[in-house]
Amino acid sequence: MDYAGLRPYASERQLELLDAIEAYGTVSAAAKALDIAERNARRMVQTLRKNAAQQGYSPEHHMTKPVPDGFVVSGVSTYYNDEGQPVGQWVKSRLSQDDRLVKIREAIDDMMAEYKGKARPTKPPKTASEDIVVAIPIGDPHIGMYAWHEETGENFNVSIAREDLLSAMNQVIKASPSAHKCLIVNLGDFFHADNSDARTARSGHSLDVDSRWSHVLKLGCMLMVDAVHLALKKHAEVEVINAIGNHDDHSSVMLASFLDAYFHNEPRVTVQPTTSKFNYFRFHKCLIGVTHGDTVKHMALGELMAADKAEDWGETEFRYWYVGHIHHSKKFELRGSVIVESFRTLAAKDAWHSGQGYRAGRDLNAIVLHKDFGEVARYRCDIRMARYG
Ligand SMILES: [Mn+2]
Repeated sequence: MDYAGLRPYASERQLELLDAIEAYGTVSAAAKALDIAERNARRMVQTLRKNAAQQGYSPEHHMTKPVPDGFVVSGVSTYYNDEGQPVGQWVKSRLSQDDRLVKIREAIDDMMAEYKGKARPTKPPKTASEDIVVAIPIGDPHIGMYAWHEETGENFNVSIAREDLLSAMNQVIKASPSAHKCLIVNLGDFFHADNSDARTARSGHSLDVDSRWSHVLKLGCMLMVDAVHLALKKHAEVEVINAIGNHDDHSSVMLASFLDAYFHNEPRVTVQPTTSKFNYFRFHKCLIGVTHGDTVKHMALGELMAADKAEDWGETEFRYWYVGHIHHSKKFELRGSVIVESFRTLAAKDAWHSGQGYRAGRDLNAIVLHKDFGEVARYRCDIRMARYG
C-alpha cells in the first residue's frame, strides 16, 4: 500500500496516522502508538483512500491524475491493451457539490470554536423533588420567519419570536414546581429556513425570511442558550432534545451540536444528540418520544416506540409522544396506553399559512410528570399572557 502518495489528501489527524504507519510499519502498530482503536485507524485510512480516489488518486486502479481542489472525479475510463496494461485514460471531473456543505460545516465549526465551553459551571439551585420532572415542549418556533401585519394581520420577526419564547418560558417555569430536572423539547422547525436559499427542502416552497440566514442562525442558537439558562435557575439539571423539522433538516442538527459545545463544561446540562427523527426520554415509569411529526403517521407512533425502545416500553406505564408540525393542539390515546399530543406554536402565521386559513391558538406548556403516576399537572402560557402577563 502506497501510504506516502495519500499525503496530499490527508487531514491533520490523518497525517499523524500516516507518520505513525511510516514509523512503526503497520496500521495496527501505528494505532497502538497513537493510542487509538485499530478499527478506528483502519476506518481513517479507508476514508482517506476514498477521499483521495474522489480527487482522482487511486494508484491500484491506475488513477494517478488528480483533479484540482473543489472538483471531484465524476468518472474514469481506462483502456487496457491485450497484456492488461493501461494505454489510455479519460478523467472526467465536476465541481464538488459537497463543497458548499463543507463551507457551511466549516462556518459552524468556527462558530463552535468561539463558543465551546462558554457556559461555565454554575451552582445548582436547591430543588424540592426528584420524584417529578418538568417537561417543556416548544412547538415549531420558526425562528427567522418574517410576517408583515398588512398581509397576515400581525408582524413577526426574530426579536419578536425571542421575546415571546423567553417570556412564556419564564412564566411556565415560575409556575412549575421545583423539580430536580427539567426537560426542554424543541419539537422541530426551530428554524424557519435551513439555508440562505430560503426554500423548504422537500416542497421547494419559497419562505418569508427575516434578515440574513447566518445571522438568524446565530440569534436562534443564542436564544436556545438563554432558554436553557432560564431553566438552570430553577432546576438542578436540564436536558435538551432538538427534533429535526421539515424546515430545518440540517440546522436542527447544528443547533444540537452548538448547544452541546456551548454547555461542554456545565455538567448540569445534557444535550441529546440529534441524529435521527426520533428521540426518547425515560423518567422512571414514564417514557416520552419526541418527533416533529412530518414523516410518520401519529397512529403508527405507538408501535415505533415499542420497537425502538423495547426494554423501556416493558418497564414503563406512562408513554407519551410529543409532536409538532401541525401547529395546533391535538391529543389522543393509542393502544398500549400511548398518548400522542401535538403542540401549538407561539409563532405568528406567515403569509402562506395565513392564506391557507390557519387560525390556531398559540401557547407554551410546562408539563409535570411524576415518576410513578405519569403526567400530574401542566401550566399553560397563552401568547397574550406572554406579552402582557
Ligand atoms: Mn412548522
